[in-house]
Amino acid sequence: ALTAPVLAQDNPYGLIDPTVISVGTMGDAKPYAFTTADGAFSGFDIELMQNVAERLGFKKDQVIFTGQEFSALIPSVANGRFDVAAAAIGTTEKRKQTVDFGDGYLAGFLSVMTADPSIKDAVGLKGKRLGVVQGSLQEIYAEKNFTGADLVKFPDNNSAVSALNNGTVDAHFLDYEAAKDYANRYPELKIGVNIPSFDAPAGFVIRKGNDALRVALNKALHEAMQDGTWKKLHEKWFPGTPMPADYLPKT
Ligand code: SNW
Repeated sequence: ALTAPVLAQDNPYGLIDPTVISVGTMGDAKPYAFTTADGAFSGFDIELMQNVAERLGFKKDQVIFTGQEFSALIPSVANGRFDVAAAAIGTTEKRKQTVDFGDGYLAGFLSVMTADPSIKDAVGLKGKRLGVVQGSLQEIYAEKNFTGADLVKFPDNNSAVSALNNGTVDAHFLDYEAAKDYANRYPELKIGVNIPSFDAPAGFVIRKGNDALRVALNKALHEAMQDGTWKKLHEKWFPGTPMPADYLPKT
């Protein structure tokens, strides 16, 4: 059979397959992005992405999530494997050299989680083994500022937290809400250090130059902020965490 050529007007957002949005994400960054027991993706970033995509005309089953190691997400978008990556991915000038970012939708802290009460700051980390996820802002921050610590690099949070629970590392450095979630699951683990990361707000990652998709996602994102959807999702997934005014409805 003949296949009709895909015209630009049939693919206004420059998608890999114009009938779906393919999204790279993570399976173990709860409550931002994670897999449930039945294998479905859930979390703040997931539901925000679904809501924004719906405003672009894509139903839930037309947003296809795929879990990847964190360090593979940005390269996968750059290489045309995904249309978008969404997983609390902080916006930085360095990352913007290889991909574009939508507008920020989340800002918070980078947190050191540990069962060791002596770990309260950089000094307390001296001589300690500190886990970081490869390619994360935590890895960059720790290399620069926690110079006395022994950095141990992991592909994902679950392997780092296993190492923490069996004593192979003394602490793990991850996003605040994920640390809070692990601390709830493992009561001996506490958050010892919080580093503000408000200058690197999380945004949707898109292929460099795909301006049509970036502009459409931004418009839909602002609608979700303005109509209270963003606030509702924040309250659902991050209960008790103060909300930065930038993302709340403007009256
Ligand atoms: O920079 C923060 C942002 O302020 C917010 O708290 C959400 O997380 C961040 O985007 C940092 N996230 C890490 C990063 O971008 C790790 C992401 C992950 O583990 N999924 O490298």
